[in-house]
Amino acid sequence: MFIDRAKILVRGGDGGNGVTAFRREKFVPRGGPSGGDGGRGGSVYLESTEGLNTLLHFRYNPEHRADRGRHGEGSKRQGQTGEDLTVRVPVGTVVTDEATGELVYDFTQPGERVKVAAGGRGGRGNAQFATSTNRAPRYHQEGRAGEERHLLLELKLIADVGLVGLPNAGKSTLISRVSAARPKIADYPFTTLEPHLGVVDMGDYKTLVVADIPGLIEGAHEGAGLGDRFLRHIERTKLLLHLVDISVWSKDPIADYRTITRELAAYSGEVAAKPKIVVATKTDALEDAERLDEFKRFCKGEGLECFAISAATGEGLKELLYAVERRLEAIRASERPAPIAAGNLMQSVLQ
Ligand SMILES: Nc1nc2c(ncn2[C@@H]2O[C@H](COP(=O)(O)OP(=O)(O)OP(=O)(O)O)[C@@H](O)[C@H]2O)c(=O)[nH]1
Ligand SMILES: [Mg+2]
Repeated sequence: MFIDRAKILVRGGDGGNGVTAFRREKFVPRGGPSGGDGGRGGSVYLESTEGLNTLLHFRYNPEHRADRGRHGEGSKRQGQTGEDLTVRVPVGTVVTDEATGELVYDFTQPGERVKVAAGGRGGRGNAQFATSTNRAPRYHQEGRAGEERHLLLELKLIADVGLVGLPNAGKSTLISRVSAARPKIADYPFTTLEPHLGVVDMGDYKTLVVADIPGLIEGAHEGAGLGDRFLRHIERTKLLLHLVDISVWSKDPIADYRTITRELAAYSGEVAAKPKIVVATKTDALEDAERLDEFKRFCKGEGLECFAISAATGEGLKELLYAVERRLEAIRASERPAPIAAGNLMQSVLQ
């Protein structure tokens, strides 16, 4: 199981102080106390959203403080309330209080919102303390401090994208170039023995979660090599990247491509039918440009989107990531329930 973790500090805004003041007006001798109360500090809320799928953004931004309340003023004017702060977390985030180990909240639906740090109460101004025996109190209250908590956020990562290909195709190298994941990379087959995930930061709080799994070989569905059991780790991904070594070290890229598609189909029709982008790898070690052209023609003939990259030089990586993001966006849009057309809605209301 892959868990993304982040520790954050949340702090409600301090309450504003009350104030000591007296009415001073023409023709009103010895005006009474008029110090207003301080405003309440803002609170911090966590809110779940579908627009995030990792906790990566908290690494840059671990502290969240709500606005403080303003101090009271004369003429019994209350200080302004501090603004609340809403911090967005992905659906699936489990929040615990670090100090007590207590579960704070388990976000399971989008749009859930919970208060995690209350703002401090505003202090009372001297006007509030006037009594029949003390009509001119010269004291006020300070605002209370906002609540402060250290929270641990945990999220089970679900990969958006799965990498498949023969051993040595360059899967681990690709994930290490585009994410902080540091899998073992070597020039022998089956370097990767266990699946792992990398989180790709696409900027603008957008992230991609990519799963790197051990290479497949001919007969994997019958147990050859490491077998095909690792494919279950990509069963829930939305998109596959099928990596094919195009360099001088591979004999026949098209045959390599077909080997993997056969193994995917033997494992499960559903996995084989997943949306796919083909990635020709190691273009820096390509000797014969015609080889890449031929491979691209083959992909085109099969109706497959194809990108050529070199993880060694970085060539083509950006274009690939953008294409992945575009495809994911399109897949997500097609999964969303279609809005009910106005006509149908009327009909269902009338029925
Ligand atoms: N020249 C060059 N070599 C690359 C490139 N990408 C990967 N390699 C090399 O290819 C070999 C295999 O790379 P890996 O990333 O370990 O391949 P893999 O697909 O993860 O392999 P398995 O884990 O065994 O399935 C390593 O020696 C890498 O250095 C590239 O863009 N250019
Ligand atoms: Mg590997």
